[in-house]
Amino acid sequence: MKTAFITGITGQDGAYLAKYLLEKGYKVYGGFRRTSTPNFWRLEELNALHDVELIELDILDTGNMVRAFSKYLPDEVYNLAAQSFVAVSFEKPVLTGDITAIGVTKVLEAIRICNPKIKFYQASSSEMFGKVMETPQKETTPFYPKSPYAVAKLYGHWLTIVYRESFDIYGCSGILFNHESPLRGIEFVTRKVSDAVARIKKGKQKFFDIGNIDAKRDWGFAEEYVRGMWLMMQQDTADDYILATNETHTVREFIEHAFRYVDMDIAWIGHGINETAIDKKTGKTVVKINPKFFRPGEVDLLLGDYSKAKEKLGWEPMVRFNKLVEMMVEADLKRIK
Ligand code: GDR
Repeated sequence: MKTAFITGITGQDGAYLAKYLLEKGYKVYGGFRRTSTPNFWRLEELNALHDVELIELDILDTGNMVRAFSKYLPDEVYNLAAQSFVAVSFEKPVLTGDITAIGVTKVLEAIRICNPKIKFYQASSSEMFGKVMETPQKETTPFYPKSPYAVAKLYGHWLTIVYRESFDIYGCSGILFNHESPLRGIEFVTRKVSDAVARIKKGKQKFFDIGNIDAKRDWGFAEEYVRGMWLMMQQDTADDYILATNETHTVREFIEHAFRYVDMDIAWIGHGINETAIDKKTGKTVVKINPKFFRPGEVDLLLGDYSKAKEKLGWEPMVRFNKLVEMMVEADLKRIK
């Protein structure tokens, strides 16, 4: 039986990965940060809460991790812990750097001290491409980060390569494009929209505020992406791979399809920050632009070429944009009593 240690077990990917590894017969330890009210609803929803061993862990504390890895002897460590919200990183750049960049050094140091044979997965991000240098983005596309978050992720990405080349540690990075699911946090745009549309449909809410609706993202289904993470860890040599769908859509399209799914036809009126969406049937406003949600630095377009993952790992996404939107809205409709 293999043993895996997942940092960031309370997040969307942590929960799906735990479930996936449990199904593969792994012993799974899940690291979570101490808070007054720990948040295990995702593991609970996937029916995995009682099969994962939860370990209080802080990736800012190297000693804490050295003790954990010495005690639980993982074969594989998946580093999914991060301050993962791009918008927050503009307000908390130091904290973001500490957790999302320096935190990676601490996890890698703990591995180097305890057992350099432990395999390491780093959650890298398409945000590193930022102001994109070519489209679609490939593993070889130069990076141009546009936020403190993206800079921090770039640090973790390169550090993983440095530990691989300098200390012979099996360190791989998954450059994951946006990946969503019904377990996505409400602060991210997809879940914010699916939740609000479901509430509007059920008469619990009248409208919602949104930021830049013309941003384009390559959105896939998180459950499929965790399989890609595992595949990256099973190769003869460690490498970096893009996981994406090779399709890009605007936030606007996401909103339109979410409403369409609940049989509401919307029309956009006005321009810029005065643009709104109305329900064509009632004429009522259902979406308003709010400058509060604009970012000081925006990533306009992401589109990932996953052909390396397809060729070398045999990985390919099945769930495409429309189905993803529908799955998320459906789950939120069910959540509303
Ligand atoms: P992103 O995801 O920044 O791409 O990073 P997010 O869903 O937050 O934003 C996507 C795009 O939507 C625009 N947007 C809004 N975003 C939010 N959150 N709220 C709004 O109201 C809103 N209105 C418009 C944003 O400006 C942006 O262009 C995600 C995170 O999961 C990262 O951790 C991960 O690394 C990358 O995906 C891949």
